[in-house]
Amino acid sequence: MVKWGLVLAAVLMPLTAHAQTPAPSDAVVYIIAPRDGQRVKSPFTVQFGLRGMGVTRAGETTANMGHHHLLVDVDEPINPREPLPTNRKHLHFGAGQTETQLDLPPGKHTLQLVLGDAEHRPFNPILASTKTSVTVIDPNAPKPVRKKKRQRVRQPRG
Ligand SMILES: [Cu+2]
Repeated sequence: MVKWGLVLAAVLMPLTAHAQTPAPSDAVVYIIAPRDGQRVKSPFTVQFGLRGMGVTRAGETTANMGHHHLLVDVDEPINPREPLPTNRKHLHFGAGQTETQLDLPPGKHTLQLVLGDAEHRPFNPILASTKTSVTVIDPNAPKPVRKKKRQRVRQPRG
């Protein structure tokens, strides 16, 4: 019985939201590479950019510091009151990394960076990059055939 109470408490814990961690209003998080609209081959490098704040490890509560999260093909809006989920679409860089290698299947993908506090929650205001769209090229797709220039046949004038 006591055990169940503890489990319930653990489940409800994230709902009892504490105040969001403040971020400087001029802080900016952005994706350095790849560029929006770029065509890439997997695996490719994603470089994380941050201005006005510092990068640290998860769990580190120093003011004006946080760690990066890369959202891959996430359409849902970011919930400012909850920690960012951990799954294959929400990647945490809790060791303070500022870049990663991504291996995505061919096709269109979107990438977005979100800075999180010590407990993986978005800052207030939310520090999220604009979404970068990339197209991963299929390595097995046949190469586009170059059209041969038509040879001009000179018509003899006369
Ligand atoms: Cu995190």
